[in-house]
Amino acid sequence: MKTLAKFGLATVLAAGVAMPAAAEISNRTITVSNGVSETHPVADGVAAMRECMTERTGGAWTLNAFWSSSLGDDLQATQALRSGTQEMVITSTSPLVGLEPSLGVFDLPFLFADAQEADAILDGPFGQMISDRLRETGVVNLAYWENGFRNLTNSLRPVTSLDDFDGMRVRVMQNNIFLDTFQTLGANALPMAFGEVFTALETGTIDAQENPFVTIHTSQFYQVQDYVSATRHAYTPFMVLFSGPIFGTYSEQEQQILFDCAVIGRDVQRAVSRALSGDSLTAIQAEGMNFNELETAELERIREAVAAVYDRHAETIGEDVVEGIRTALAELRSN
Ligand code: KDG
Repeated sequence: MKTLAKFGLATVLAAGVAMPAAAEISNRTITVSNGVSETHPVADGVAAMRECMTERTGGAWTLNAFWSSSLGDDLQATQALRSGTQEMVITSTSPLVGLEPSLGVFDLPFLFADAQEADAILDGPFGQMISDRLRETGVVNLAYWENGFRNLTNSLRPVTSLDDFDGMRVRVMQNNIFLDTFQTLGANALPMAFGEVFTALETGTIDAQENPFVTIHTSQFYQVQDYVSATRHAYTPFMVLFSGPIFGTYSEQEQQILFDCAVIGRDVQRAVSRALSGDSLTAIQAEGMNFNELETAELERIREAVAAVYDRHAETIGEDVVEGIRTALAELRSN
């Protein structure tokens, strides 16, 4: 400001000195919530996002994070975004299928073979198509982060075969595709918000739940579960959603900062999630959980048992969407 004061604003402008686009970046406080605990790798992504925002706005933005469903579950927080009363939520896709049915495509059992496939689909044209559809519901998907490959935990027995699911009271996300998948496996599937799972396991209301090793570890499910089986039956993405009404009040420069910083956060969060997965499995075993893998033939039997879920839900998801991901995956796998 000394320069401006000394020469006067008009002089400086006349000299064609580029003025900082200060008018395009306002002071802002951004609230982000999530259902997992602050020890989960989502926190590493948020920290990277916060550092990026501070750098890109010169400290004009503050990012405040709230954990463990303290601002409501995924769907409640997403509704707050749509009404413009909260800026951001990091949520699984699964609880939002009532809002955007095509999100259900990511719940189809055994869809992705590995994380690299998931990244290629989510970060490519297919993922962008899904984000474009979400935009019409009042939220902006800034980036896909990683929840991860889901594995079953329970308090009854090791699950080593299709028959072991029989009658097991398994909590599933509030999503008809997960409900159908576990009912087809012979389980008694019970939809429930993530924030209620620990207590339901602790009180014996349910026998089982399914989540990535990192979530099992950071949500301390090892305290209320005895067995963990490497089913890898689905891969759930996280989405970094921003309120559409609030997004519309941001300048183009600010909107670009949101996208850029969410992508920087994505790369950190995915890296930490994948680096931590093995350590989390070791940690939950050290806490007393009995781990088992399943024979390839048994996993194939389970996969075949739930194959019909694709056809049963194609109409709800969108025949074009299911066909689209099959085509995208076939192209990936042919390379
Ligand atoms: O906010 C994210 C959590 O709700 C996430 O862990 C969802 O995997 C999930 C579950 O099982 O509900």
